[in-house]
Amino acid sequence: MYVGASVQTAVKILVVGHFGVGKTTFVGNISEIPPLRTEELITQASVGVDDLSSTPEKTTTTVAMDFGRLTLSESLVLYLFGTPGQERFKQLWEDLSLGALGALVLVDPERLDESFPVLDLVEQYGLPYTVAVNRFEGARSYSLEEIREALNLPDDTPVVPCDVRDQKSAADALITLVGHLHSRLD
Ligand SMILES: Nc1nc2c(ncn2[C@@H]2O[C@H](COP(=O)(O)OP(=O)(O)OP(=O)(O)O)[C@@H](O)[C@H]2O)c(=O)[nH]1
Ligand SMILES: [Mg+2]
Repeated sequence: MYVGASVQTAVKILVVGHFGVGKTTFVGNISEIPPLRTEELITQASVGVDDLSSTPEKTTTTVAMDFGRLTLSESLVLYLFGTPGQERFKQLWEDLSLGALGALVLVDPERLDESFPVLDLVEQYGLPYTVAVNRFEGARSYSLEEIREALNLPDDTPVVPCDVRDQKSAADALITLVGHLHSRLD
């Protein structure tokens, strides 16, 4: 009803990552429909709980999900579901991961340690994934190989650079993920 008649396949993809890595920005920039957001203001109650040192301008956080849509080809449409970043919301993954074929894991090279609980969840739910490295300005330039090693990723897991604010870069990361999902079917 909402997508072109030639669309034969709809794929549910999760966009995941730790607090403030850029999930909402990613889904909002890439979605061809106005994204559904569940942002709430960050208040004093989060002092000492949510670390804003890397993103001092951040004023809101996702409390349920982001939702967007991207038609990748005439026959393929992606439905994108962004998760909240904090561990306290991880029970939402149970529902959000239902029917998902794969996950795009956003990581910030300066905060790799925060990505481990996220990678654990993705693996717990058995989701194939691609790692997209969102570099903030001023970050040291680790190579993708160094990041792969630091995160202890399997050899066949793709690692790609990604600027979540740039539509083409975000689309390229999703295309890599879809290619990875496809190669696992062969
Ligand atoms: N300077 C810079 N800012 C970025 C970059 N990527 C994201 N941001 C900013 O960093 C913040 C990230 O915010 P969100 O997109 O809300 O991150 P999120 O992962 O959805 O956060 P939670 O849902 O709260 O976990 C926003 O203020 C973005 O504009 C980047 O590459 N460079
Ligand atoms: Mg968010």
